[in-house]
Amino acid sequence: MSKSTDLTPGMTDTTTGRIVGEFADAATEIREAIATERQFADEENPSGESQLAADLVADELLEERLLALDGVGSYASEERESVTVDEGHRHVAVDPLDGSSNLEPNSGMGTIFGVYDTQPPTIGRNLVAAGFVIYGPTTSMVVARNDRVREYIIHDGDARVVDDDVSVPTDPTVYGFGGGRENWNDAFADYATELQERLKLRYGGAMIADVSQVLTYGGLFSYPALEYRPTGKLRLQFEGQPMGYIVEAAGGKSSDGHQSLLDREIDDIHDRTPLHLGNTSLIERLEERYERHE
Ligand code: AFP
Repeated sequence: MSKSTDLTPGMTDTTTGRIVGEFADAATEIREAIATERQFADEENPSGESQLAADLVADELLEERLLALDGVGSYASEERESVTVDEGHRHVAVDPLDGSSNLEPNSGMGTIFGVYDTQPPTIGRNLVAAGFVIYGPTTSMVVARNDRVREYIIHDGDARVVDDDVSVPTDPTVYGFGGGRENWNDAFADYATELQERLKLRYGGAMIADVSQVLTYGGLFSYPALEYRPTGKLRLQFEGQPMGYIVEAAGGKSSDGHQSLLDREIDDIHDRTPLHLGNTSLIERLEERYERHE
């Protein structure tokens, strides 16, 4: 895709537009790394999870590309202990390769990004744009900006709009719940039972693909607080905030069980959070259940 001259909707010639365009441009290289860099690296990420060579390749190429853009003041990554600081008024937080455990079975994988007006760690209300790329049967990118969500197909270096106004369907159809019923607290377990009787299971081990199901068919994706892990598994800065921003811009809601993920306080870029994303009606019912169980 040509750079700033290509004013694909949502990728205008502003710093934020150029950042979004950079993720579209990098998708081809990252997809290539998934095919070739399949071995495990010798290290673990700051969350104590093993790293694939593809994780590190994606992280390094994104840092280089993004910090080369005028106006980008910092780069934060799920794969790095601390933030890389530069000069600029826009700040990027990235999960370079979400769903690393899906590489071997060739299931859904993607990249998640948030663009902030404040350097991380920072709350989700300071997002100015967010998006995710899915390296699936085709390469797609969903971007939320100025209360609008668009979906693009990335092919031959071009980003083509395939949906100019993505919105969560009114009637929920699917659910995807992580963490295992044996680890859920009663509030979530009771609600899950009710929804599992009504909705179809869509859980693939990479939240970008599972949340894409919710954006397409309506429903609820949850990785809740667990008995042994009260803040859940997923990262607030790199997964909860950007995906929450996207789902809320698409007319749905996000929650940590009590409040929007965009309002949840954050101390460290690697803080985790319980995470619920989906139809407003389902999120509101869930929050009522948690309130009743307290
Ligand atoms: P990996 O990137 O380590 O595969 O984890 C993916 C993820 O962070 C998120 O994308 C999934 O929804 C969730 O973890 C899956 O977790 P479980 O493997 O516990 O189901």
